[in-house]
Amino acid sequence: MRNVYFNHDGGVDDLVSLLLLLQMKDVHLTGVGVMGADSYLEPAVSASRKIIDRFGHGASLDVAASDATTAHPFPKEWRMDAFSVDALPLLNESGTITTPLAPKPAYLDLIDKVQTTDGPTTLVMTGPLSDLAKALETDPTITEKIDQLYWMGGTFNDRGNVAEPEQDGTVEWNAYWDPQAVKTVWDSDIAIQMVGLESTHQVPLTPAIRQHWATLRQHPALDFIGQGYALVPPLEHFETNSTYFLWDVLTTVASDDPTIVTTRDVTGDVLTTGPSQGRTFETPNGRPLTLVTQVDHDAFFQRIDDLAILAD
Ligand code: AGV
Ligand code: CA
Repeated sequence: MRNVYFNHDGGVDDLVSLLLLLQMKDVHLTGVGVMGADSYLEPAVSASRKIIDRFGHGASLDVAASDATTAHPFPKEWRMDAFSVDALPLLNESGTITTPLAPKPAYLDLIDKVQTTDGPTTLVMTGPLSDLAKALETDPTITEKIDQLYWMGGTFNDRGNVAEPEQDGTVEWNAYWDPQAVKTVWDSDIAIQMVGLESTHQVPLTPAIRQHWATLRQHPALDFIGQGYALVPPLEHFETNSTYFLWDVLTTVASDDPTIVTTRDVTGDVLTTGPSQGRTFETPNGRPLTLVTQVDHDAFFQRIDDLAILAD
């Protein structure tokens, strides 16, 4: 069994990632931290607890709430989705929540879980890196017990996915939310596999994929996935800045099944000030990263089905 600690920020694909992690046979999930970044904190924490109750096969886990804040909040329309997921009847049949809220904020929970777990822990992070950065500042020795970080964030393309004033369009959202946290984490010696926009672009949400999930809705987890992704805009005729990709699900599935992706070893750095703050770029003297470059599209979507069906 591999120990995995998951930190996410409450978007639809973050919550689907949690569901899938709970199905992975070789994964021992040791903790879950939730940020109110691409979500609001309360419904994101609540939905996470309910997903563990409903799809966690009796896992005994708690969910820690992050206290991280930002100067660059996500658009409110995106953040609202967490309320809808939290309200889905599929998560509310029992009317009570069993999985407890962890007593400490997410960065301290991360430290506790890593330090008290036997053997190494793999981190999967699908939001901004704020909690890990704060954990590293509080207890730098955690790196000795972290074998790898899988992070959804950044891009080495010229174009990002932030469309906000006072930035230049080169930045990915998770990096933009807390650029200094990216710097702090990249300055540590944790091995990092980065899933940036170059690979997530290959897995847009499309009407065909929605239709495929619709035909499999007799499986509760695929019903949940279909309902969740019904809240967000697919790639229909052309891409807009609201078009949804399977950013976090790709990161999560690739952390468990490396055969669905191709990677390239790069060295990179991040800008922390000015209109490009949060921009990640390749540079010869940068820190080593394993960058995901290609996705086996069909194998990836098949893997989602296979995992989801395990929740029956
Ligand atoms: O930049 C991708 C990150 C992922 O972690 N998030 C969404 C995923 O959870 C931010 C984001 C970028 N574009 C978005 C986002 C959109 N159109 N809707 C919602 N979130
Ligand atoms: Ca996310």
